[in-house]
Amino acid sequence: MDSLLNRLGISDRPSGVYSDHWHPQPEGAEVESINPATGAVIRSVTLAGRGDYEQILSAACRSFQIWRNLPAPRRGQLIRELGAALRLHKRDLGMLVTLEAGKIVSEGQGEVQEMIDMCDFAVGLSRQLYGLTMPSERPDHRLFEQWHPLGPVGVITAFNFPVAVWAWNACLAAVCGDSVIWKPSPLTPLTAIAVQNIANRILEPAGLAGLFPLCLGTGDTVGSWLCQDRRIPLVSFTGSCQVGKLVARSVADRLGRSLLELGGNNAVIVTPSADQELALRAVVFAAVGTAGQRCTTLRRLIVHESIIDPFTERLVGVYRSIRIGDPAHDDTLMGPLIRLSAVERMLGALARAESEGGRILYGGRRLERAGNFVEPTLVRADASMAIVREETFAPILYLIPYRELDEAIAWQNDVDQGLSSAIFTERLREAEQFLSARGSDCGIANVNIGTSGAEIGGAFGGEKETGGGREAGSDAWKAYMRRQTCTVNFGTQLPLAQGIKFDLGGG
Ligand code: UN1
Repeated sequence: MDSLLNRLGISDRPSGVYSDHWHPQPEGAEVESINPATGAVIRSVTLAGRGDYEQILSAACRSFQIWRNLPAPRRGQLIRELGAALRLHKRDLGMLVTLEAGKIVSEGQGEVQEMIDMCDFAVGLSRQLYGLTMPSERPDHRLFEQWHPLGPVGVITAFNFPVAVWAWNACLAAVCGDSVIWKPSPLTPLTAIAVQNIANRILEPAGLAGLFPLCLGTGDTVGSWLCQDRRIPLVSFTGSCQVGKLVARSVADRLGRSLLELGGNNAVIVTPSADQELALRAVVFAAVGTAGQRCTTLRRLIVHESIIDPFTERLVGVYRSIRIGDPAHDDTLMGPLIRLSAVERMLGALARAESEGGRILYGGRRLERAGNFVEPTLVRADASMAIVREETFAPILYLIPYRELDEAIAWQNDVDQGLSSAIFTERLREAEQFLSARGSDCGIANVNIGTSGAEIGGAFGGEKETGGGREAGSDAWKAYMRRQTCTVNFGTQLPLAQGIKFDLGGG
């Protein structure tokens, strides 16, 4: 472990603050980075205090002034170099994600791959920040829009995607001409420090040390400073709906912009025509992957009543075979929950499910060993149960029988969140109904694949209490820029729009 940390530039007592240099003694509290698979402290990290924060803001504002003047394709070159550096460190950084966030090896590696994909995407994008040209209604006038850099962007990320979500935001923001202040989760400080070290190898020689500052801190301190800070036109927040509402209010109070990627209560519908083998594999990855701690995790499985019993039986069989344990072992499929309170919350949700009439079909217990390990759990439920409508960030899957597809779609939509959804069917009509305007109300709607594991090429995010933000691919970049509509008169007359006459008379 020590040699891994060494290779990633993490010292015995790492600082959690980088403005345009590492702050050797930040003013904030200390937090412990704990390996969730063992409970052992990996390192203690010092958080930012207000003085550190002010230095960070100055560095981010300074670097924005320089960065915004570089042509976007040149900005893209820097992100290309970042992608190359991440390729070199993929194995190590992915292993650190495993160590600190408890993700299994292949998911830890996958997260770094997601960063690399984002870099590639952003490099291409740096030549495609298109504005539109519209026909003007006036003679000898040109009407068009253009996109300008926005300013320093605040990025607040969660423990469950400790590095990829930074890359979603930072890669786009950077090619758009913004600097990025990062407040990672205090549960995963070391992965953030490692990313900072990798980025610094590119930024410092280019004279751009303040472009991606790191500001480790809690929500009450750094989180709320970022939200209230008028120098930051955009705050991107990934986390719970509850905290997201506070962020939205606080940023809106100063009429700033927020980009929210909050909770999900994602469902899969399995119809009688479904390829059940396919559905089974997709369901297990979506429900058990990352130990149920993705915002896209499958939480509700709505299965046609004619097949729910045999399908459940097969599912229980697969759940029995899931290898739970040290996430660093190559054959482990499910690692630990991030902390003890998550285990307690899971057990609490299961007790409530039972009291509301749910029946635990498999799992339901904490494992008797060090670390925050639980069994992945299947609960037979029905759509009327209140707990089913809540997002518990743990591997609980509620199985709900349905009779009519309309009813299944209505249940799928009948939750506060609207992130991800899927249907398994071999019938075109069912698939298209699910994707139609009267179908899924989520930001993501899939056919014959699960709810999690989206590619970066599409816009990622969801509706309702998921917050409405879109990150990563497609035109998500527009959130990181300001739009300017321009009209140029190249004639000698001054015709007014809407045909308005404003005749000043003879003079
Ligand atoms: C999250 O859990 O915050 O689609 C993001 C997925 C991942 C992203 C999840 N690519 O599951």
